[in-house]
Amino acid sequence: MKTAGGSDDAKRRAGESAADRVHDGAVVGLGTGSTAAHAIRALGRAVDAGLDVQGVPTSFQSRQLAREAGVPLVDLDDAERIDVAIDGADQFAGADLVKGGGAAHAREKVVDAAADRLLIVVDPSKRADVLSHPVPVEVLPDARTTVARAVAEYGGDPTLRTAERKDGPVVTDNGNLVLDCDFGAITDPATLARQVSQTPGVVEHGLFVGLVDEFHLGSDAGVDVWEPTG
Ligand code: ABF
Repeated sequence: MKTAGGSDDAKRRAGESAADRVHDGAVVGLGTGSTAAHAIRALGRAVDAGLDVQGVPTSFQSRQLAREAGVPLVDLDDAERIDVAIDGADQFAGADLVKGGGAAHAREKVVDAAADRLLIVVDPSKRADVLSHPVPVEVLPDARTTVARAVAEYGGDPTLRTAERKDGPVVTDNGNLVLDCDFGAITDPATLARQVSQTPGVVEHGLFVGLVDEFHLGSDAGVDVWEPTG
């Protein structure tokens, strides 16, 4: 079966491969998106088979799915630690990611950064030599115009994300809006990440720089697992 951006089999292999790395007793960050969803379902099956884990959801969607799959949940506030997080990406190049296609990147970044190990589950359609995917920027609703102006000043082309079936903007789980900011080829993700973070009104952006510990790349042939260098 084909889903947006890659085959569902490839996504399933990536998700299941990452879920296999979760040890008994672990607190697990549960990412958002169709690839991370496969990991959540695999964890649910492992829980049925006796694995003891607690999941920390990164979104309304991952919370719902974990409930359906039978993964016990703990709030981020109540988790003493996060041993491992499993999350998807919209694009990766080297060690860096663009995330936020599901508008969940603010919570994803909090959970992913807090985890001892971050496992990223992707399929070949996500691979790039240089990041170029528009960067989702979550903004306070009142700041959408000032942030858009600032983004344009440092070379980006911002578009307010609108809901597909509704006549209005996408509203995040945190009650904010999302600007998808096209910067073309992002040759220096760390510098751009700092620049966007420093813009008043920005809640969080989807550039994940230097956070990944392990990639699980599913394909129609199998899974490649590696640790990024640098
Ligand atoms: C979340 O879901 C996002 O940060 C990323 O945008 C997206 C990836 O979705 P999928 O696995 O469905 O391609 O992880």
